[in-house]
Amino acid sequence: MKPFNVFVDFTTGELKPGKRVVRRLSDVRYIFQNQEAAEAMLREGDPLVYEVIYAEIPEEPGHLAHCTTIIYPGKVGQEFFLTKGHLHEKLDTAEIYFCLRGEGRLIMASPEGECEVLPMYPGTASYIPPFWSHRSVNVGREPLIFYCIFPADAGHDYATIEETGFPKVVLEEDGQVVVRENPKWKPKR
Ligand code: M6P
Ligand code: ZN
Repeated sequence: MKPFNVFVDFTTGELKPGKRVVRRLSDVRYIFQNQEAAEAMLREGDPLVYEVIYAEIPEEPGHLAHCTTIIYPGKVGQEFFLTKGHLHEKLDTAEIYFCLRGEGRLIMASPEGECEVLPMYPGTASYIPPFWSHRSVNVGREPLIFYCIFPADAGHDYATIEETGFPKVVLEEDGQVVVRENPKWKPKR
């Protein structure tokens, strides 16, 4: 394989050439706290929640995967649009998120149940240590766009998060962005 460039558009999040994954509300409805609000929204349509565009890199040790993520502005009930969130299948692998546009929060949880919520805004480079699960949230009125780099053989484990959720949720209350304990969080035993 030879060295190569991809081009990242900071305004749209487009990464070229790349492989796009599209997540609509119907694909990710289970991630939201308020299931009734999600079903009610789905009766009106099926909005785009987020897209990920991956550079074409072999999923092999030694390589670095990289991608952009675009989370659209929106809410389900009081909860802002967010990603499914995952652990790496290879748990001892880290990741970096570099924010290009918009305003967000990065929710991370350690295996011990510690939780950190970092702000994301253009210029923040957030370090996700090995073993920490991660999910990002768009708390603004424009698309949240960020660029990520991680070991290409890390893999995505969604099943664990589907079972446990995250310790915290990011909501809008009285026009403010607030971080609350997640009443549905199930710590892993
Ligand atoms: C970031 C990276 C990707 C991830 C994407 C969406 O861009 O962490 O690996 O796929 O966010 O998050 P998720 O896979 O949890 O839906
Ligand atoms: Zn990751």
